[in-house]
Amino acid sequence: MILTILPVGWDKMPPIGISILKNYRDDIKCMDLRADSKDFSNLFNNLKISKMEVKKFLKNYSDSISYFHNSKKSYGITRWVVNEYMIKLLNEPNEDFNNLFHKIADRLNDDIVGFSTWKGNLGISLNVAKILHEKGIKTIFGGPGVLFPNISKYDFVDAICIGEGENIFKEMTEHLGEKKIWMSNDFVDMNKIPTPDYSDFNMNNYEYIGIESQRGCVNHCAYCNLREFPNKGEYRQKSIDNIIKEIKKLKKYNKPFFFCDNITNPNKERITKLAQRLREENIKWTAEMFPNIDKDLAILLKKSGCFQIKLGVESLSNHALRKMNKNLKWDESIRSLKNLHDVGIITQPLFFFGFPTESIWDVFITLIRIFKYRKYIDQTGLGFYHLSYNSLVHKYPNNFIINLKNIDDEWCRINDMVPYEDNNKLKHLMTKEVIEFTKDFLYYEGKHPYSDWW
Ligand code: B12
Ligand code: SF4
Repeated sequence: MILTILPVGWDKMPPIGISILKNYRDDIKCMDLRADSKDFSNLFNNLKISKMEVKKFLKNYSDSISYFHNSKKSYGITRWVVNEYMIKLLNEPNEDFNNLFHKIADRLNDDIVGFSTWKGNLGISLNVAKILHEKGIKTIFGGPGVLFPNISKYDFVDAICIGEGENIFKEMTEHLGEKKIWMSNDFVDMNKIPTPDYSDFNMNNYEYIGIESQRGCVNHCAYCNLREFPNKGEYRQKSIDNIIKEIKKLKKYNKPFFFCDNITNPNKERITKLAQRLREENIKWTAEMFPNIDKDLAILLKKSGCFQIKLGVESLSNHALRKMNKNLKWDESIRSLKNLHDVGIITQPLFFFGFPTESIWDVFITLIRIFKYRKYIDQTGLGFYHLSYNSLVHKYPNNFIINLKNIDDEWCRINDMVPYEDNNKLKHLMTKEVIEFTKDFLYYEGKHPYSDWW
C-alpha cells in the first residue's frame, strides 16, 4: 500500500499525517511527490488563465474573493482557480496534464493508494486516482482537502476518511468496498499517537521536521475553522514528556522542528513548561503562536532554541479584534513582536483585511501601526479575509451584517470560501485601495509576504 501527497503544496517538511498513519500497517510505503515534481510545477506555472477569465469566474462568488482579482500584486491567484480547472479536467482531458497525471500514476503502483489532500492538491489527486482506478487499484482519500467537497460521488474513490485517521485507518483499509465514508466517533488520545515514521523519505529534500503538541484550539476566533480540524473542536494536548520522547527519536535528522499546531501557546503555563524542557534538548524549533508573549517568555523561548514564530495578529485595531472575537488587544501584539524581536527571534505576524464588520478606520489604523512598528516585523503576510465553512461568521451571518449568497458549488467548498455579500460597499472599495497602497510600502521596506507557501 502507498500513502502519498501530490503537488501542489508547501514541501519544506515531510508530510506528518501519512507518516503517522504508516505506523498502523506493516506494508505501507510513503511517497512525497511534491518534493520531486518539477515537471508538474513548470506546467502548472505556465498554465495561462487570463485576468479577464479569472475576473469573470470569480465575480460570481463573493466580495472577499474579489480582492484577489482586483489586486495588482495578487499572489497565488491562479492557484485559487486551478483546482476548478483540475476538476474540469476529469471530464475534459488536456493532453499535457493527462500525460503528467499518467506519469504520476505510474509511480504509484500498488494494490491500494491513499492520497493526503488539502485544497491545493485535491483536483490533481482526483485525476490521478481516476487513472489508478482504471488499472484496478483501490484509492482512498484523507486530509483537510476532503472536509467540505462531496468527493464520494466519484466512483473511482473507494473510501474517504473525514478528519483524524488514527482510530479508523486500519479498519478502513481492511474493509475497502464495504462503505465509502469513514469518520471516527472518538477523539484520538494525543498520548497514544505514534511518532511519525519518516523513514521512507529522502530527508535531504526538507528544511524542517514536523511534530505535534496538541490538536484543536482553546480560542474561538469568529473567522476561523482551524480549531475544528482534524477533529471537531475537541481540544487535546500531548504530554510534554511524550513530546520530548518524540523529539529525542527525531533528533537524528538534525533539522529544526516545526510544531504543526494551531497555536503552540494555549496558555503561559503550558508554553513555559514546554520551552523549559526543549531547552535541555539543544534543538532549534519554530511554531505558530497567539500574540501574547511577554518578555520573560520571549527570553525563555530564545534559550530553548526557538528561532522564528508566526503570530496570528490579524488586525491592530481593537474594534476589529473585538468583532473577530479574538480576545486580544492590539498593543499586546506589538509588545509580543517587540519582545521576540529584542531577543533575536524572527517575527512573522500575519494580518488580514476585509473582515465583514471591520471598518475602513480599522484597516487604516492597522496599516499605520504596521508601518510605525515595522522594526519589530521581520517578515509579514498580508492576507484577505475569506469566509470559511463552519466558522462563527458562517454560522451567524446576521451578526456580521453580511448576506450569504445562494451558491453552493464545488469550487466554493474545495476552496473553503463561502460566497457572501458585504453590505458595506463603500468600505469594501476603500479597503481594496488601501491594501494596494500598503503592499507597495511593505515591499519598499523589504518585508515580503510568504511567497514560499504558495
Ligand atoms: C501546520 C500547518 C501549516 C504549516 C505547515 C503546512 C504543512 N504542509 O504541513 C504552514 C504554516 C506552512 C501552513 C501553511 C498553509 N496552510 Co496550513 N495548516 C497547518 C495546521 C495548523 C496543522 C496541519 C498538520 O500538520 N496537522 C497534523 C497532521 C497529523 O494532521 P493531518 O495532516 O490533517 O493528518 C491527519 C488527518 O487529516 C488524516 N489524514 C491525512 N492524510 C490522510 C490520508 C489518508 C489516506 C487517510 C486515510 C487519512 C489522512 O489522518 C491524519 C492523522 O489524524 C492545519 C490546521 C489543522 N489543525 O489541521 C492548517 C491547514 C492544513 N492549513 C491550511 C491552509 C489553507 C494553509 C495555507 C494555504 C495558508 C495560507 N493562506 O497561506 C498555507 C499553504 C500550505 C501549502 N502550500 O501547503 C488549511 C487547509 C484547508 C483545506 N481545506 O485544505 C488548514 C486545514 C487550516 C484551515 N482550516 O484553514 N499550514
Ligand atoms: S485563529 Fe488561531 S487562535 Fe483563533 S481559534 Fe483559530 S486557531 Fe485558535
